[in-house]
Amino acid sequence: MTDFFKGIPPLRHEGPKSANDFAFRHYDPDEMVMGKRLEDHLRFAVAYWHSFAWPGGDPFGGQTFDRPWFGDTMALAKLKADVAFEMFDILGVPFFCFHDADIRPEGASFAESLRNFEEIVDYFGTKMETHRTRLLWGTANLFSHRRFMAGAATNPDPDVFAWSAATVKACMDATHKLGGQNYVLWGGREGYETLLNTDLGREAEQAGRFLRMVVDYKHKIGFKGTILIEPKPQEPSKHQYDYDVATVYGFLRRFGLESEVKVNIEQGHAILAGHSFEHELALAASLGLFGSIDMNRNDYQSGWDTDQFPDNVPEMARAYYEVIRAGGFTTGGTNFDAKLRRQSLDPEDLILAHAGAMDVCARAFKAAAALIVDGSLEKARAERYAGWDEPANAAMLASGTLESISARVLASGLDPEPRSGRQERLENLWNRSV
Ligand code: XUL
Ligand code: CO
Repeated sequence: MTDFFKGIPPLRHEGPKSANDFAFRHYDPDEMVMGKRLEDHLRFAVAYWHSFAWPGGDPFGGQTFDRPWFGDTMALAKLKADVAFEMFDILGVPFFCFHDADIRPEGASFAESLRNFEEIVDYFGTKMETHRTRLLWGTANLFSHRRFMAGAATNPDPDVFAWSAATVKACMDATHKLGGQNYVLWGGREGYETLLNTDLGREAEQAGRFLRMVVDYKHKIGFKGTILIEPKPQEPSKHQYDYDVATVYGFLRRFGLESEVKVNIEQGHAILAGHSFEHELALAASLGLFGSIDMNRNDYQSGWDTDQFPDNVPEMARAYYEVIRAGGFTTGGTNFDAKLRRQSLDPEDLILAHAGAMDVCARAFKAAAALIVDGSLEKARAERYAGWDEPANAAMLASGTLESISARVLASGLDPEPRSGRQERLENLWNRSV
């Protein structure tokens, strides 16, 4: 045991009236909702990078956090892992996620970085024998080091493409070894700053080829998890190629990979793309691409990716409603890709940030589930489209032509009667529950 979280006991569910900060009010992992334990619905994950690797910097100032594991040695990387698993135990989270660069010191060469990485992966493996937290997903950091400043797979320099491919191989091997349930590709700097120096057609071909290699390697090593792309419209690049779910779908279709890859949708990224989170979720579900979520918000005033812990129950309920309609998570889960504010210095801030986020997620999920069970919204939706159940209309859609439909309109003298969309009525119904 380290003494980092000294005195903070494992969090328990004490109900909404509890006055204890270090308790859950709404998240009871064993509560049965729609026939399944809440823990198995929500599948919470802690993001290693924000909680244990991020020093608290912003564009105007550097490190604010003073963590005993900061530094570049293997001993410190192991101390970081010890503290991380202690936090997972306190929170009772079933999953965590990491990038290679979060967990190991960078070596002087690719080979040395790989040795460092593999040693910490084995250290994780040993820890996972005595702790219950599992790996939701692994991923590669192909964006922080200066070698990636012009992208990874889409870099004009073939040597960077090669370095990136070798890094992804190592991260997929590690994810597979640790029993990870997904492998994520967020296109960190896969995009451009200016078209004056960019051949975007060529870069898309490189990205397609790279993703094909990832999918081939998944099958080669027998990795049973899901490959996920995480869309984002901009930041760090002015234009990111994986702009949103629709763009990713077009890319996957172009390279014949739409049945191999799904999406990890982040709330903040959806808003940056000018969508709502629920739009991205519903679209992914309709395209058969829904995989997992990063449940972290931005600030609506600032317009950049502030990666804050979620706090808006009504908005989150809209998102979980779509998750449930999509059939819920299979390999995916609710990852908190969220960091503390840089003034939140204390070890207990890390615990309370996650505890609060788990509570608001549980509350939102239960409200959404209650609306699904009640069925009124889905009934209203079905009624709105009921005309399509009539055989003549189903046939029109299946095999009508403009001529046959025109003849039908002329013969029947039909004249469409507008019907209310009943939006406010449905909003009232929603607001009575959430
Ligand atoms: C960046 C982001 C990443 C991915 C993993 O905006 O969301 O942390 O989730 O690389
Ligand atoms: Co993310």
